[in-house]
Amino acid sequence: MSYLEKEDKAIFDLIQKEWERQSDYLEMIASENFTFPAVMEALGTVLTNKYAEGYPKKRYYGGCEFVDEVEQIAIERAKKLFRCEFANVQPHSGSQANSPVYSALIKPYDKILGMHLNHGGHLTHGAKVSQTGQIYQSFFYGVEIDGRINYDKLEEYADVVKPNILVCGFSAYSRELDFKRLREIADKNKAILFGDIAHVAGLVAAGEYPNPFPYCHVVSTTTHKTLRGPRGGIILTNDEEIAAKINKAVFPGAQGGPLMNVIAAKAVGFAENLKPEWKTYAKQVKANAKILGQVFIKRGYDIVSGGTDNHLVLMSLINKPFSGKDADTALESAGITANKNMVPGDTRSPFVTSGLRIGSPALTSRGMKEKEFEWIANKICDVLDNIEDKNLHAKIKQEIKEFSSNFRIYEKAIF
Ligand code: DSN
Repeated sequence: MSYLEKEDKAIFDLIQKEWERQSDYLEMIASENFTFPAVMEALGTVLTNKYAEGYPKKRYYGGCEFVDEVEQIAIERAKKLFRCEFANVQPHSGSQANSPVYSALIKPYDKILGMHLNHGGHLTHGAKVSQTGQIYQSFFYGVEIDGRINYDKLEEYADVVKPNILVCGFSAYSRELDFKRLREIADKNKAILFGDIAHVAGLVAAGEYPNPFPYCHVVSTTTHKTLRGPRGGIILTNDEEIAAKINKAVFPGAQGGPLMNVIAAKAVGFAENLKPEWKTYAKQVKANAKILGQVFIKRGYDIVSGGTDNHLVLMSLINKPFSGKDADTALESAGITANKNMVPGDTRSPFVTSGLRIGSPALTSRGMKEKEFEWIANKICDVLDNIEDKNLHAKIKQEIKEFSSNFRIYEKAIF
């Protein structure tokens, strides 16, 4: 019997249930993944006990000789993975990576120009409900009716706004970014180009999505989405002056003690990303997402931008009699987890939406390939075509449970 089972049965039981849910359902939230068992082992270690405010060899506490080495390994691996000069591996999350980027490089009331949340951007790219839209003056660009960024229009708008930081990156955009053009737009306005590659970092690491370097001055990412590591964030740059400012902005500016167990787990995850097999995984993630888009279109569902170049597909339900929320709820009752999402031109609220965001990373980690994704895409369409038919949803849920049992990823819940 594990310590957890003995000491806290309530939490133990809930963890078991969550493990069963993750095994029985089809996890298609584009920002989720199944991390490696070795990453989970690193998370559950004595490193969680250690305070290590500061940076390797410059700590405010004694006893840091081993965690110093751990953090240095994580830094070196991150630099190698993204082919850059400096890495800060301490941010606790993606939002906590983005916030010090702004505070390091601009002042309150300075201007940031980012992608609008409704067009695929992220809260921390200046949304008014986020601190980033309250501390700074935020302006937004979006996508055209074809679902793509129009760089000429973006340039015209940037010339008017004259942002201090131009933010590129997204939570729901399925095309490649033109980092070179973005840098030209930033340079014209003497702006810093900040790339938030949280969604595509795993593809970037594999060379399966354009690298933001050398174009971006600074780059952030989470480590748990396509990268498949532990939950957390990192910040990267090639500029020594920016790196020094970022380090101060992360600690002591935004955070106290780094989570050393998570930093160790980040290092373990990066080691997986550096293996040759990682490229095979990243290629499969893209191939699987492509199949989803193709089947949806064949079955009469609109896809924003008409397809995908990365790990996600954004289905537009603007022309359908049901919302993103309805779709999300119906799919959940059929054993498929995706999420409602705003789409360009959406007139519904963010709690309802007219879109559905569907991603391939997690199921690809479970070993599913094109054949399985085609089957799943058709099941998704069966549910949506019969959105009110609860009996059908229950029947599909059972089929999915049986199908899923052939692709179990973890033999246990606790590592
Ligand atoms: N919550 C993440 C996502 O789902 O894309 C972004 O932070």
